[in-house]
Formats: sequence, C-alpha cells, structure tokens
Amino acid sequence: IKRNAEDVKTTKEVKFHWFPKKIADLDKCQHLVTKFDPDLDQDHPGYTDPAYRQRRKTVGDIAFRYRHGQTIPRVEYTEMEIATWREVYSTLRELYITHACSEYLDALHLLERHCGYGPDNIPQLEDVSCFLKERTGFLLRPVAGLLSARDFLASLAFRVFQCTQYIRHASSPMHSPEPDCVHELLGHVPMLADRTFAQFSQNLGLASLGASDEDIEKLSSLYWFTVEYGLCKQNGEVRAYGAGLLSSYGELVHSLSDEPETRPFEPEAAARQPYQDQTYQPVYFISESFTDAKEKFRGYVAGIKRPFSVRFDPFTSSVEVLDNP
Ligand code: HBI
Ligand code: FE
Repeated sequence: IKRNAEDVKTTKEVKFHWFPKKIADLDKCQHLVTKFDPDLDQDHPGYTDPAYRQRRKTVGDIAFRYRHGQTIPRVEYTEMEIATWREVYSTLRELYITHACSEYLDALHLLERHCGYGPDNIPQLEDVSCFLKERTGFLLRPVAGLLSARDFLASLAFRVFQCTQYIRHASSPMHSPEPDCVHELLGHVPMLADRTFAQFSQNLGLASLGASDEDIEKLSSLYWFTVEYGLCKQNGEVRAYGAGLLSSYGELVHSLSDEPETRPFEPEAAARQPYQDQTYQPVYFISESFTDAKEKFRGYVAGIKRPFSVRFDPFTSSVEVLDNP
C-alpha cells in the first residue's frame, strides 16, 4: 500500500486535554460551574438571602485555600444549620431501612458509631476522610460548589472525592439545586466505604483522564445513572445506591414506586440517556450487583478511543501514561 508523506506526519500529532498525573495536581482541578450558584441562580432558595450567601462564601473559601495533603479545616455549624441537617437526617434515616442497599446501611452504621453521624451533628469532612481512607483509600477534599465534570471525574481517578462543606438553605431542607454537605455526607460517603463501589468510581475517573469532550459527556451521563441515581437488585428486591436518591426523600420514594420506567443497567444505554437536573429522572437503571456493574463498565471503557492508556500506581497515587503501540 502506498502511503504519502502527509499520512505519516499526522499519526503522532494527536492532541488531548491536559489531565492531572499525580494527586497533588488536583489542586489545579477546581473549575466551578456557576449554573446553580445562589449568587446567580434566581431559583436558588438562598438567592434573596444575603446572610446565607455570605455564609456559603465563607465556608467555600476554605476550599479555595485548601491544598492537597492539608488537614481539612473544621466548620463550626450554627444551630440553624444543624436544625436543617436534623430535619433531613431524621426524615431520611427511617426510609433507608426499606429503601437503601445493604452496602449503604452497613457503612451508615459504622459512620454513626465512629464518625459523628447522627441527627444532632453535621459530620466534619476531616473525620469522614480519615474513616474512608481506612476503608477504601478514598480521601475527601473540600470544594466550593458544583465542579466541572472533567475536574470532578478526574479526582475520582485518584480516589479523591470533592465534597462541598456548606449546607443548603434552611427554607428548603429537603431539596438543594446544587450539591451541599447533606448530599455528599448522606448520599455519597456511605457508598464510598464499599470496596467494589470505590473501585467502580475510580475506574470511571481513570476513563475520563484526557478524554474528548464528547466522551466526558458520556461518562458524566453514566456517572449520573449509576453513582447519582442507580438502583440495584438485592435478595429479590430493588434498592437504591445512587447519592441523588439517598439524599432526596421525594425522589427516593418515587424511584422505588411503580411510577418510573426502569431498565437493566447497560453502560452504552446509560451513557446516551439524557438526564434531568431540575426534576425527577425519567428512567432508572437497575444493576445486578456492583461487581456486575463494574464488569460491564470495563467492557464499555475498552470501546473508548484514546491515543494512550493510563495505569494508576497506588504506591505514589499517580497515573502512568502508556503510549499505545
Ligand atoms: N461537583 N461538587 C460537585 N459535586 C458533584 O457531585 C458533582 C460535581 N460536578 C459534576 C458532577 N457531580 C457530575 O454530575 C458529573 O457531571 C460528573
Ligand atoms: Fe453528587
């Protein structure tokens, strides 16, 4: 076959997006999306409350100053903030018994015993981070709001979960348009204590490093229908494991009722399914188990084209970049 000079020249010049190579590079992965920010989003319950916005900014500043390796500063939450937490905690806690998966419930018991989880206390990120480190190696780091999908997914590659530290507005304890510490601590944290789920999350992150914008979109959608809104089978029942469900009373009830459409989890379908961040999801995906979800995801990742592959080195918490032949 005859090749001309141009074909040869272009083969090595593939460009891809910058990505973090070591865990400290996550200090550079702090790009926020302002979509649901209370300063700009008129539908945010805190939009007309300057004191709330100031408080959210003060807590958010902890994240802006934070660098990898530091202890996460503690926040002294006010009585009003604790009252908001209490209302959500006590309402959701009962529902978990019948609606949350067993991995979630097991971890929640441990968090109640060892990490200050309970109706009268908002757990501190530093304590929770130490707990997760011992269970699955996951670390928390504070973030000031909704992060870009690329930065958010990249941190998962290093087993780092970016966590907001401020709490939702007191007028709306059961809902927040943006992520807040109720969503992170009650939705995400218990699942990150499960080994298989932690590995699944890291694999999603590794697949995102240097990916095209189009693939980031697909991985975000996959993340959405698993980590945020996933259901799973358990002893012949369907239970919730998604953080968006486990931190929302209304949608948790809805997702396990007869109303919504449900489908068996297929990564290709979940990656292409449009998602809703304003109201309940139109459809939920049910995984057979986390091991099954992880295996299916492995097959999906094999189909993503990247001009290189990555390998995580757990000794140094860095990624090695390998050129594909
Ligand atoms: N940012 N702080 C924060 N918390 C999230 O849960 C979060 C995020 N950014 C993007 C995101 N989640 C996902 O919806 C995907 O786009 C990856
Ligand atoms: Fe989330």
